[in-house]
Amino acid sequence: MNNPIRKPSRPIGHSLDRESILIDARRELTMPSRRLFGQRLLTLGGLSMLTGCSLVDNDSVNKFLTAVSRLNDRAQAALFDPKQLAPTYTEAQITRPFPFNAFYGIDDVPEVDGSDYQLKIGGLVKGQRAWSLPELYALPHAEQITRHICVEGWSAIGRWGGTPFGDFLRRIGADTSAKYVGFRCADDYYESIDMPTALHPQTLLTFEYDGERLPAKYGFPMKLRMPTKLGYKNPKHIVEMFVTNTFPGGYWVDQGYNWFGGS
Ligand SMILES: Nc1nc2c(c(=O)[nH]1)N[C@H]1C(S)=C(S)[C@@H](COP(=O)(O)O)O[C@H]1N2
Ligand SMILES: [Mo]
Repeated sequence: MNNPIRKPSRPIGHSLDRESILIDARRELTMPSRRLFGQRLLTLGGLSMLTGCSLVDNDSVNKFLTAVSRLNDRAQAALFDPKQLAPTYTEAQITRPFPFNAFYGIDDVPEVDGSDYQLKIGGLVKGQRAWSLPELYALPHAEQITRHICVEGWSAIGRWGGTPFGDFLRRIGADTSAKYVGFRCADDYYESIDMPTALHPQTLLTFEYDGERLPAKYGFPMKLRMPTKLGYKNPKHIVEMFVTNTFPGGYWVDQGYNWFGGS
């Protein structure tokens, strides 16, 4: 993939930071189920006290909004139920064709060579060897038909096949008491997720789409599929994963998107 050109449709920079984080802040303020810190419904003023930010200039407003997003991460993490399942659908409900999306156009999709592909594994993991595709394909198999929700304003139902990610983490001797699992992708995308979501029963490391080998556009050789998270949290073209207690961020998160990204 040469020189990906960012699609103009996706808002970037400060306006995005403000916009997406303000959406988080407003959600925090309006959803009764998300009242933080006891029974009190926080006002924007209350949040500004909690985050220790005065809202006097651009810089402090941006710091404030980032702090609200981090509060929101913690609230979402606290409310996440590791046993609650996302809805599943029937084959007839699958969206055809399933949309492609990335931070570049479809002509720039990376072409990963499967024959010498090795998934690198690092961080707080006992078995740090690399995995070839035939080895990964031989792992226990699971299927799901779930809804993928993209913050750009579309959602679609798709069918993915792969292996339960929590079982894979245990198999490789990952420290499942660590905070994060991070991912690096063949197209310079990167993401990270909280450990409870990594261990969720519907979180799959997928190698197939709709019964076929995962095509390049949907993330060959693998996509981490989490129906409990928004689209941008689901990394495609994964080449490396690592377990860590140091916050790894993510491609969109580092541009202002909320990190937890629950759906
Ligand atoms: N490697 C990589 N993974 C990615 C992205 C990307 O640009 N690169 N885009 C994310 C976003 S925003 C969405 S909506 C989904 C799109 O997945 P799809 O092409 O299978 O619909 O992939 C996510 N994972
Ligand atoms: Mo997305």
